[in-house]
Amino acid sequence: MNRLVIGTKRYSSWSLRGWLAVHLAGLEVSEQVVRLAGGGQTHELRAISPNGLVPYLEHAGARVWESLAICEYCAELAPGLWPLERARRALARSVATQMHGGFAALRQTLPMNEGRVMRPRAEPLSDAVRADIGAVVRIWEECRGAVSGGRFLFGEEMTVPDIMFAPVVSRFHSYGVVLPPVAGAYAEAVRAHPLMRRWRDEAMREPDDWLLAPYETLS
Ligand SMILES: N[C@@H](CCC(=O)N[C@@H](CS)C(=O)NCC(=O)O)C(=O)O
Repeated sequence: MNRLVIGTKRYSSWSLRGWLAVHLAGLEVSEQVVRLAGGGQTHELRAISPNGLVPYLEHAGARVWESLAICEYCAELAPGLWPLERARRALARSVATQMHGGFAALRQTLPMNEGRVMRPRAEPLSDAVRADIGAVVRIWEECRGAVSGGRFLFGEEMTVPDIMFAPVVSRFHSYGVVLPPVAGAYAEAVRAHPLMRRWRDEAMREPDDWLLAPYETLS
């Protein structure tokens, strides 16, 4: 059976990445959404995926975990998920991997919550978070502004770097992060993508008892 296992769409930023990759590649999979318990306490995932985390993909005899590995798998089947030109692909791989492994301060302070709209954190953002935001903006400006020639980081279609940064776009919107023009236009393009709209719609239809107080009460 082909399946993609993901977590609560409202909160699960890594799931969004795996889900985008699978859908952009056109893979036919059934979708299994697991309600996240919060704080890494979703014990049922340990019986599902080898790393005990989502996203997790089973497809045509392959088992894939870690969102970046899922992106790579999808890109083997849909090569347009990476830029075709070598130097552009090198840049794309670098920024995608930088996002996968980095920006911890941003991720911890501004957790994804699709239900939160333009509501800044009450406390001023720390230097570390502001540095992360600045670094993300510079990447978007370099790729979208100088390299792309299109709406997304490497052209007119979403590629793996856009997948990796998609939850950051969501976070910036949720917490009302003010962006300079090129980064702002890029964020709007990502938010307007039909798959991003669909994810948001589906997130908003999740049951009320899937809401997690620590995220909902974050001031
Ligand atoms: N490095 C992993 C991170 C995956 C991850 O942390 N997923 C979270 C959900 S966003 C998870 O499964 N948490 C388990 C839990 O909450 O119990 C990846 O890239 O896929």
